[in-house]
Order: sequence, then C-alpha cells, then structure tokens
Amino acid sequence: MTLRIHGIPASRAIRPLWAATELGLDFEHVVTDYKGGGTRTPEFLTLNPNGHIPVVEDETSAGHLVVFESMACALYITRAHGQANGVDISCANLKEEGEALRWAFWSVTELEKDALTVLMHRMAMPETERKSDLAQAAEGRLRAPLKVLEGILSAQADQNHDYLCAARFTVADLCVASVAMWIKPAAALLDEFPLTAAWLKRCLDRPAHQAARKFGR
Ligand SMILES: N[C@@H](CCC(=O)N[C@@H](CS)C(=O)NCC(=O)O)C(=O)O
Repeated sequence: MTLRIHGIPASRAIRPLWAATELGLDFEHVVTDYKGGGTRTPEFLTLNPNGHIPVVEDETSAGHLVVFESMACALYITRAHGQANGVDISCANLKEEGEALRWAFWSVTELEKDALTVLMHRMAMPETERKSDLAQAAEGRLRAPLKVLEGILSAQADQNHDYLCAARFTVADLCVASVAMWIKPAAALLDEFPLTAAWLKRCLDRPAHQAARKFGR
C-alpha cells in the first residue's frame, strides 16, 4: 500500500481521510490521536516537526513523500490519486484547480479561527469552561465570510450548480465544509445563510464523509 494517513477523524485529519474515501482509495490509516503525546514522539516528529496531525505519506515515482497541513493533504491526495475527468472530486482543469486552492486558503485564513472558537465554546469544551462571550464575538465576525460563501452559492445556483466551483462536489467543497461544519453549534447563525446551511448539509451527508468519520472506531 502506498498511501498512509496519520490522524483521527475527530480532528483536521478528517480532510485527507474524507478525500481518500471519496476517491475509493486503498490506504493505510495510522490512528494517531492529538491527545496523549502521540504527535510528540521522535518518530512522529520526523514526519511532522510541528507535532500535529494529519500527516500523509506516499510512495511515488518521485520517492517517499511526506505531506503535512490538512488542506495540503486533501489537495495532494485528490491531485495525486484522483482523475481529472470531471467525475472525481479531483480538479478537472486549471479553473477548478485555481478555485480549489483559493477555497482551501480562504477556509484557513477567513473561517477557521472563528469557526473553531464557536465549536469549542458552544460544544466541545466542558460546559464550565465555555465562554459564551467569545463564541458570540466569533459568530459576529463570521457573518462577513459567510456572506461571501452565500453569495457564491447563490451565483452557482443561478447556473444550476449545487457546489462551489462545479455542478459536482469537488475537493473545494470538502475543504470549506470541513471548516464550516465547526459552525454548526451556532444554528441561529447558519439559519441566516440558508444556501450555505443547505450546501453544508449536502456535503456532510455524503456517504464518504459519514464513512470517514468512523475510521479507527
Ligand atoms: N494547520 C494545521 C493544524 C494541525 C493541528 O493543529 N492539528 C491538531 C489536531 S486538529 C493537533 O495535531 N494537535 C496536537 C498538538 O498540537 O499536539 C493543519 O491544518 O494541519
């Protein structure tokens, strides 16, 4: 087996796990939790000196490749192992490639920090440690990028396209949805953006996403 993915689905590793599952790839899943020190062992740090999951390893004609950064991992998998045939979630042409890169960077720069604050302070942290003022402030800031997303989805809908850069679900949708899902605990905020809420549900309901969430269980 040439492809190996380190991480757990309840982390940013869902991005490469989901991508590989969408493509139906045969890959090895190395269960590495972000808790418990597994990302700080000498062996793991040789793969990712940042000490974070996910990491993707691949045996290729160019040698043994190691990719870290979750968005890069998802984009790499679809580029290296998918087909540019307009059916796979991989980019079919330069336009889709440019848009997927744009959306991946957009997700981590415009959305991720505040979305994570919402997830942590509305749901993930023990109730006694949650700070609703932090969540509320993050929700306020998220209105601007969510408006951008809603606008693009509206323009896409005008062309009968259900997804961000094509009529089909692509890696661009995967990148954005894997961050936007952290906003789900702020249901009232998502209700303000109905196209975004419906698109997010479409993405997360995909069988490959549901299957990827179960890896390692
Ligand atoms: N920008 C990185 C962030 C990776 C990251 O922070 N991963 C977390 C899990 S979601 C982790 O491994 N934390 C363990 C640690 O920091 O020790 C990426 O997108 O891959």
